[in-house]
Amino acid sequence: MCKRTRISIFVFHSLRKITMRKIITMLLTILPMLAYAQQSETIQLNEGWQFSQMNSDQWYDADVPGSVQRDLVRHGVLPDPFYGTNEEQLQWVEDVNWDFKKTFNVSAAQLQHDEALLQFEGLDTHAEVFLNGSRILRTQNMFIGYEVRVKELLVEGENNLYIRFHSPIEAMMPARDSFGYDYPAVNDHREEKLSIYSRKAPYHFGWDWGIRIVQMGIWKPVSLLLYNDARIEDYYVKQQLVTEEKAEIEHQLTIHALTKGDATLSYGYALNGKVLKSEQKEMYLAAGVNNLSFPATITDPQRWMPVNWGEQHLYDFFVTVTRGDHLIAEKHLRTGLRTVRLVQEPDEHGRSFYFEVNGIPLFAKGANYIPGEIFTTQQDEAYYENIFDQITDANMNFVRVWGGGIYENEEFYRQADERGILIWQDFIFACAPYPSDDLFLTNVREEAIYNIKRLRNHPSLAFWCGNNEIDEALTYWGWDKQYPKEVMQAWQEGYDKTFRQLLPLLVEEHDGTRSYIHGSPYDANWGNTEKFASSDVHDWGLWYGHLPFEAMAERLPRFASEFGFQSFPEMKTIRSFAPEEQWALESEVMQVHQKATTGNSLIKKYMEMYFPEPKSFEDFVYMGLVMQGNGMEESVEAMRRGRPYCMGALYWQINDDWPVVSWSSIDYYGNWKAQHYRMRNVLAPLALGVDEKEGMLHYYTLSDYLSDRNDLTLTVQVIDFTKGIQKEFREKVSATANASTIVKSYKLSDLLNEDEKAHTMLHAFLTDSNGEVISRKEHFFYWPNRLMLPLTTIESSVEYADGEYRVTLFSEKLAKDLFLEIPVQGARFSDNFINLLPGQQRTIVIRSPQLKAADRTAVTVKHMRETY
Ligand code: NHV
Repeated sequence: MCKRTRISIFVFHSLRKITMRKIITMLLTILPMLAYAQQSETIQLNEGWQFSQMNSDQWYDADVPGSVQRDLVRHGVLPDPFYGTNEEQLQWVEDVNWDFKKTFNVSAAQLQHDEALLQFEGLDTHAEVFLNGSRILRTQNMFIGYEVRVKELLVEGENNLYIRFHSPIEAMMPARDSFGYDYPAVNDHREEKLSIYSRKAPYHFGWDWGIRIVQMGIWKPVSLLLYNDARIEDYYVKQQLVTEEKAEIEHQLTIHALTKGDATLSYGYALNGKVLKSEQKEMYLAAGVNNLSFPATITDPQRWMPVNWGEQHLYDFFVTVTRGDHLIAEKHLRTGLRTVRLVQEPDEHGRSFYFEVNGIPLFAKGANYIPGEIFTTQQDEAYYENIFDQITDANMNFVRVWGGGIYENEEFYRQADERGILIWQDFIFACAPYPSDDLFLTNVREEAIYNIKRLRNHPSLAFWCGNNEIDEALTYWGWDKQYPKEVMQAWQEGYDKTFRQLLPLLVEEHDGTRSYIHGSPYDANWGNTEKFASSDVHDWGLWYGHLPFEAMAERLPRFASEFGFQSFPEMKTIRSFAPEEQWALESEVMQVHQKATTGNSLIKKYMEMYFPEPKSFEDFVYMGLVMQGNGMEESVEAMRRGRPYCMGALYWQINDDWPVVSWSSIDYYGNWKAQHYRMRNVLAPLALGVDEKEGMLHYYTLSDYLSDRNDLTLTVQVIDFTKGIQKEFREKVSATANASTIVKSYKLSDLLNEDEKAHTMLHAFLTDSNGEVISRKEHFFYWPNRLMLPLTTIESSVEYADGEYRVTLFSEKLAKDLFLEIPVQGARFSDNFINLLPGQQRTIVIRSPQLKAADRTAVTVKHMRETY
C-alpha cells in the first residue's frame, strides 16, 4: 500500500479532531490530490518468488509467506504429509539447501527517497540474503524481523533479491560434533539432536503429538520501505499505574531521523472513535536514533476487563511528527488500560500463585495452545478468528502460548485483546537444555528484545515465562545419570544465565510492567506433591503417573499450568489419513499418527480401569473420547471447586497441528472432542459443581462474575436409567461473586440406596427467576464398567436446511454419552456426547456451510451401551 503523507498544517489540525484510523483513511483519500513529492512508500515483495534446490535448474513458484516443504507439497513433488506413512517421504528436504529468487522494479522517482529499508518479518532460519549481488544479511533466528538499509544498492529498473536457506541440519551439525554429546531433546525425532542449537520453532523437529517437518523459507512478509526525513521505529504506551480513577502512562518513542532539526510531535488518544486528547510538543531531533519518553495521565479511564468481568475497552493512541508543514512520520497503536500481576506471596499453605487483574483475583480457566499448523504460514486471519471462537465458546479466560511453538502473530494477540482472553507467554524454549555461549545468548537477546517490543502493547499479554519445563527436567528427568557432572553443571549454569539473569533483565528493561517467572513449572514437580502448595504445577500424575482421574481432587495444585489426557481423534479424522485395513491400534499408519511412546498402552490401561471392553476399533475410538472428556471434566471441576487455594486450570492441550492422536480437545480439522463440550460446561462463568464425599453430596456454585446472584433455584433430580425421575429437590440458593461456594449439601442416603447407584444418576440444574437454565450438572456414581446401562432405541428425525441440520432425538431409557457424527469436517454441533435422559427429547443443531438441504447427508448416532 502506498502512503502519501505530505499535507498542510491546516489540514492536519482539522484532522486531529477525529480518530487515528479515520485520520489515516482520510489521508489516503485526500493526499493523492496534493501535488507534493511523496513522503513514504511501501512496496510489498511477496509476489513472484521462485525457489529451487541448490545447484538445480528446476525452479518452482513459491508462495510467500510459506516454506519449501509446503510449496513442494503444493507442486506435487512431495505427497500429502498427513496421509498414511507419508511423513517419512518429506524428511530428505531438511538436509538440502534451498535458494529463493525474485526481481522487482524501482522507479527513478522511488529512488529519490532519502532512505530505503528492506524488511524481512521472518526468515526460517539460516539464511543469506543478497541484493543485486551483494550479501546484505545473514540470519540465524526465525523469530526476529530484520531491516536492512539498502538505499545505496538499489538501482533504477530491475533489482534482484536472492536468498539461500541453509539446511538447519547442515548448519547445526558442526556445533553438535564439537560438543561430543547429543542433547537430551527427546521430542526432536532425529537421531542427531540439533533443534536446540537453532533458534527455530522446536515443534518443527517433531513432538510427542507432532509431525516432523523441519522447514525452510520466507515465513513472514517481505517489503521495501522508502521514506524521507524520519521514521517512528517504535512506540510503547507503558502503563505505570492504572486504577479506577486514573491511568499513569508513559509514551516511549524511538524516532530515527535522517536529518537533524526541529520538529513538532503531536500525540493523543481516542476511544470508540472519539478523540479524547490531543497535544503537541516542540522538540529537536538529532540525526540518528532519538529515544523520547514523556508521561501522561488519563483520568477516569475506561479499563480493559477480562471476559465476564466487563468490557474490553481499547484506546487508540497516535503520534505524528511534523516539520514545518510536512507530516513526516506517524504511528498508531491500540491498547487497553489495565493491571495484571502474578501474585506469588507466602501464605498459610505455602506460597500463592494467582493472577490479579485490575486488583481482583482471577481464576484462570483455559488451555495450552500449540501452533495449530505444522505449516505455520497457513495460520491466516481466519485461522486465528476460528481458534479464538473455540476458546471463547468453551468459556476460557486464559491461554498459555507454550514454549515449544512460536511467538504468535499479531492477529493472535489482537483476537485475545478484543475478547478479553489473557495470554501466558512462554519464551520459546522447551523440554531440553540449550547452549549458553556468548554467540547463542547474543542471538537470544536480540530475539527477546524484538518480541517483547512486538507484543508489549497488548493488554491481553498477562506475563512472561522463561521456558517450558527445563528447570524441572534438569532436576527430575534423570539426565544426571546419562551425562557427566561437568555437562550437567554447565547446563545448570547456562540455565541460570539465560532464564534467571538475561531474560528477566530484558523483560524489566523493555516491558517493565509485567511479571516474569524463570520457567514453568516454577518450583514443583508432579512427583513431589509437597511442592504443590507453593508453585504452578504440570500435574502429569494423571496420565504419565497412571493415577486415576479421581486422584486429581486429592492433590490440588495452587495453579495447574498443564495436565491432560490423550484420545484418538474421531473416526472421520482417522478416515482422512488411514484406509480401513489400517484401523487398528498398532497398525503402521496409526503408529505414525501416535507420537507418544507410551500413549496407546496408557489409553488401554485407563480404559480397562473404567470401561467394558469395546466391540471394535471404532468403538474403542469413541470410548476413548468419552473417557478423556468425562475424566478431564472431573479434574478441572475439582480444581475450580478448590479455589481460592487453587487459582488456575490450564489443561494440555487445546489444538493439534496435524491429524494425530493427542491430548487435544479439538482435532486438527476443528472437530470438538467430547472434552471440549465438557470444558464449555465446567468453565461456564457460573457453573454448577458437585463433590461426592464421605456419604455426602455437596453442590457448589463456581462463579467468575463480579456480583452475587441471589435469584437462583437449584433443582436436583434423582433419575433411574430406565424409569426416569424418582425424586426431585428444590432449593433457593445464592452464588457468591468470584468464588466457589457450597450452596447445598445432601446426605446421599436421603437421595438413594447404595444398591441403586449402578442404575441411577443425578441431574441438577440452576435456574434464574425467569426459569432460564443457567447451568447443569449430571452426576454418575460410577464409570461405565460398573453401571447397568440399559439397551435402548434412539428415535431420531432430521430437518434439513442449507448450512444447518436440526436433529431431534428421543429415548425412553437413558442413552449415555450419545455421539452424533456427520461426514463433514469441522461442522459445529450445538452439543454432542450428551446424556439423553429417559423420556427426554433433545434437539441438536449442526451447522456448516458445507451442509446442503438437498444432500441429506447421513447423521449417525452412537451411545455407550451400543459399544460393548
Ligand atoms: O506429553 C505431553 C506434553 C508435551 O507435549 C509438552 O511438551 O510441555 N507434556 C508432558 C509433560 N509436559 C508436556 C510432562 N513431561 C514429563 C512427563 C513424565 C516424565 C517426564 C516428563 C508439555
